[in-house]
Amino acid sequence: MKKLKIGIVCYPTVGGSGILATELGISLAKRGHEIHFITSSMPFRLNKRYPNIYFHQVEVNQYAVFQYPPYTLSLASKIAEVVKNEGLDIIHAHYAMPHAVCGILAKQMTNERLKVVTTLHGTDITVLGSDSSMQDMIKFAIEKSDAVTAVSNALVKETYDLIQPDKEIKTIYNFIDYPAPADNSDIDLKAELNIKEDEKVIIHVSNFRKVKRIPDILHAFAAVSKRLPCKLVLVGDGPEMGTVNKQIKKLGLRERVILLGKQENLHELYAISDACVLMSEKESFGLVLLEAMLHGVPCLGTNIGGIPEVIQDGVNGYIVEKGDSDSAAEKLYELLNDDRKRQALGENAIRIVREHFETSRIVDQYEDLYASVLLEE
Ligand code: GMT
Repeated sequence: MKKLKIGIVCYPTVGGSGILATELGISLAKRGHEIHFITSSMPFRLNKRYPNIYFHQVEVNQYAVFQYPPYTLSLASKIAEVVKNEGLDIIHAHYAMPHAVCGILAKQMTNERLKVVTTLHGTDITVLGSDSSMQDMIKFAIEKSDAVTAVSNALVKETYDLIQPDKEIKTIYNFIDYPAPADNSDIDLKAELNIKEDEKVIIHVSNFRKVKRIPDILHAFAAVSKRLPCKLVLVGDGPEMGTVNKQIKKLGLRERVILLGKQENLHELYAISDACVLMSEKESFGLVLLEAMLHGVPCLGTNIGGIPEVIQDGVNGYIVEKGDSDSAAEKLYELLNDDRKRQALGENAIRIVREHFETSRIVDQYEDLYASVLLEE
């Protein structure tokens, strides 16, 4: 395919959409495309220099005349500046609001031939889309984009239900590099975390927002830990940390729950885990599930959003209804107590990653989409 100049606009801080946008940029750059990240700070996964990748920082100045710093306007002007200076073919905006809106504005300011591709990640639809004052703006962003993707079929459906845009939305799943990176560390992580050899490890990774329903995980874990030796490793931080701490104390789980806060290299944590849990009430995909599955870790998730498109019930993990901690406890016990079953589900998890979510398979789909929008005139 012709080598393209692509601008990527995303939230650069920790979060599934930022990770996905950065990994997509890195993969496209490896294929020879020229990638320009236009973001408020360096995306955290761009922690080394890559050929074909450039970073343009959006500066937001605080003027006395403005009550609020005009981030989105600064972003739109920065996109327009990069489009003009670098001759970009495409802006790939991750989030309809505000990034696609800024991309569309930049297109109007510069070059009508510029194409805007938008990827919906969930939070922009499930949170903002429920706010009636924002719905028309999201609809505008979707309809004025040249192509729109969503990270699961569930998110496509939810977007049509909530926003009713007159636009095709194509599912392109999230992806991960296969196989998992080799574990070269000689540290005994289990011993370091004070986890005994015979204790099973359950892991949960999130931004500790209310939608992740961590108390449900704690209730399920409390029941499992009465039946077999195990530890719960919680990775991440966020607004629910206070509630989580109170709940841990109330359930008498202090000795059994390991709170690690935000971590960057999760591979070694998945490598010591026996199950991964995500009991969210909203979740368009659940990138952490792929990370766990890559390491052969079976997953337990709720029957919500895109989770059942990643976890096939009884094949690579289990699905329970939202809020059903009792069933979650039962399924986790079944999984942790049966080594052969856990191993079989873990092998299926790796196979499913390789067959459905492997980087090159998904990046091909994005390249095909770029080619198709550039053909349309
Ligand atoms: O709440 C989060 O998990 C962060 C959020 C984001 O915008 O970064 O994640 C969303 O995008 C991820 C990447 O596509 C998905 O894997 C997450 O499921 C999605 N989060 C929600 O839908 C709540």
